[in-house]
Amino acid sequence: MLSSPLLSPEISAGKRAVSRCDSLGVPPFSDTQTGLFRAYLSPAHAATLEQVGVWMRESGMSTRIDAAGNLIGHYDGLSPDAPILLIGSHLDTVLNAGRYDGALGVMLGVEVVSFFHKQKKRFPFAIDVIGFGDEEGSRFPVAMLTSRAVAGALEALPSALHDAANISLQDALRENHLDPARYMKAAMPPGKVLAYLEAHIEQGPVLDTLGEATGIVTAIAAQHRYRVIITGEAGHAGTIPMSLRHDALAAAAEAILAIERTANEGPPDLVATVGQLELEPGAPNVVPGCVRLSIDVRAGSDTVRDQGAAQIRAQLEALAGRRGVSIAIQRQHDLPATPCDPQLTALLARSAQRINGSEPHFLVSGAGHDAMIMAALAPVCMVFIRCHKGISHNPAESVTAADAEKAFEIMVDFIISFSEKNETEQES
Ligand code: HGY
Ligand code: MN
Ligand code: MN
Repeated sequence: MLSSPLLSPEISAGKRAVSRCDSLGVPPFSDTQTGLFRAYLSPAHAATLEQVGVWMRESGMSTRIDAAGNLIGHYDGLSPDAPILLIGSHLDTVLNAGRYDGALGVMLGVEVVSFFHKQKKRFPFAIDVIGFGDEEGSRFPVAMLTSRAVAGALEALPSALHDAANISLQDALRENHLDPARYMKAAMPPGKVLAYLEAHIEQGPVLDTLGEATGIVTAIAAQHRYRVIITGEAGHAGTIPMSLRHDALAAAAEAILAIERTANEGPPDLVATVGQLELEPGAPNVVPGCVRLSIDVRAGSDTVRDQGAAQIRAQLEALAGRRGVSIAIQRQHDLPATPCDPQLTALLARSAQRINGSEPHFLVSGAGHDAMIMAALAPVCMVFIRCHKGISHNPAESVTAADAEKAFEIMVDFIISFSEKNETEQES
């Protein structure tokens, strides 16, 4: 366990939050010795839940791990059955990740509660800080699984999910002393959560380009994620004439350029990415017989996303026909564009105005966040923190303690305003 100097009073909340993310960036809080990878239900994830749980309890919260493996810190309200203001983000990461994507939002939530705890300040609502276990979908082929469980947006625990080591989601849960049959118990009761607030690095270059420490999110982009399998015919690299080949990798190469061209030529908010590529058999003297690749398609609206995805599908099927290979395109997840709650966003913007002394910059998030799932349970709002050159999903991801401090102050101001607004509404 890390010692508590990180809790020493002379360190600002922003600096402590950033320092804690840094301390979580290495083993045992990473599954890899070099680079950061913290996979859902992995040993690094378990170690991280234990460490963040210590920091939560030091900050005046009781803690629990819910049926889906999310860590939840609870700061009592004025009455035991008070509703909940939920602050959160995710603790899992992508492969070779940056240290702040997700974790910074959880650490800032802990800082906010620690501030009120030191002030002995209680509200007519409890404050829960949640560290979601699986936002990235970097271990099992599904994303936002644990926020779906909390939001009650899961019909059932998916049954046929395996990781790269062929470990099932069910076995991974059992390894973490969680009962797959109870997974759905992670759902929070509708009406119990008054609002969900997420602080997150922007993961894009807008705030850094504008010289803004923070921004206010108006909506989160729509996204689809696909799994594509191209099956050709493996063959001898020396004997098969080019005209008789069914080369799965050459077909995949043409497909990847078609995907890029479709997004380039589409509306400015349409983006498409091939992030994963595996080929078989992978020998230098064998014509590749099979390729599996991922496609991530996003846009500010469902319509633009869907049009882009349809164009990509049509081009891939056409090129497969020309090349005499078969192609299977399976959608793995479908996240609609999600607007943030206008009233909460206006309140958060006023807090940003007070803290920064200037009108906040509003922006749409191209990155997905748990907030887009939590919108099914409660009104959501998000504050973005500048990250250097917008670099993210990359070890070079960086954020300053001063910018994190600004976000912390905005969150504290927002919670006080939110409480006053609620009290005024109840009196009227
Ligand atoms: O992919 C995303 O937008 C997020 O980082 N999971
Ligand atoms: Mn991410
Ligand atoms: Mn994230």
